[in-house]
Amino acid sequence: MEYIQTILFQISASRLDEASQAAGLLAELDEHRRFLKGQSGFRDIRITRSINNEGNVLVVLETQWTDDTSLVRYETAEPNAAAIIRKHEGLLVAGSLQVLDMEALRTETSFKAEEAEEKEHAAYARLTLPIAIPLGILAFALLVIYGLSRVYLEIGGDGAVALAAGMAIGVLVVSFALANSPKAPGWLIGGVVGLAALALMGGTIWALANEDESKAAEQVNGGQETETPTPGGETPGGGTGGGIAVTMGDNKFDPAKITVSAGAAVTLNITNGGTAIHNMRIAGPDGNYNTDDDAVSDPNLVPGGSEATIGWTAPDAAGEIKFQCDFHPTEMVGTITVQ
Ligand SMILES: [Cu+2]
Repeated sequence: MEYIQTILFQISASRLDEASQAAGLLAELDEHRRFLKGQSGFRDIRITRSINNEGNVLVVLETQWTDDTSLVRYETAEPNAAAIIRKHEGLLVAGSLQVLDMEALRTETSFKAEEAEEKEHAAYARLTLPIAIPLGILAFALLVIYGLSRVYLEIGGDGAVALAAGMAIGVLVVSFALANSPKAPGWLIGGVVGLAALALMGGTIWALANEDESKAAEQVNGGQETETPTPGGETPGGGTGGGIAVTMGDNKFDPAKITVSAGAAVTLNITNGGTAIHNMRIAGPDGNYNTDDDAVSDPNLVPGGSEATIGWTAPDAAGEIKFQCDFHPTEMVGTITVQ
């Protein structure tokens, strides 16, 4: 804020020349300017006079100060403008001297500060939307691509197709409704988008959590299988073992009948030539699935085009041992003849 001392006085027409001469009142006030420039808080001085060629001349002297303390300090010590004018009292119209302390309500500098703030605000508003909207759309698109792919993978098969179709219809219906109500308030559109984003995020988190669980379960299964001791053990006289190639198709084993010598250690080299996920589980000598003497393909799940192995030792006694694919246990079965 700005503080101003305003001094008003009138010089009578007949004394104007005297006031204007060298070392006169006006010259002394000019000189006072040098003193003012050394004062702390001093800003500016302005001396104006009324424009009239006849009659008394009104003179206005203003000194501007940055704060009221500086103004008061100036007023209460000498030299100051009011004291200088009083020394030349004879030149003045009697009773015309007035000294006023004023406070600026509005100044160009204060307007400038406000305008700069407004401009800054406008620039902020101008920049935010053009940056925020594309970023938001990009984030949403990435969420759709990443999140939906996770969800579809986790659901798999017909469920994913049904979900995709349902969502496509949902998007069409909502878009149709919004396009047909041009007066739809912003919060409604924002709410629909927000809900969609929330549902997507929820689905993504659900899919990621499920994926981790099934991975963990798979690892546990794998671990158990490798720890399971192979029953029987190698018998020196037990015929040739080695590798036996088995191809899995949709949904069958080829060959479905395998013959091995009693006590032979064999490795089944399994290839999934089909497109569906399969596996191979050998029931073992007890003839039952999901018991301790089972041998299961490693890895347990064999996607289409992948390979797996089973290290297995045939029992010493001759007999028939069955095997199956856990995913297609009715059609995808076979037997190992031990002789
Ligand atoms: Cu199968």
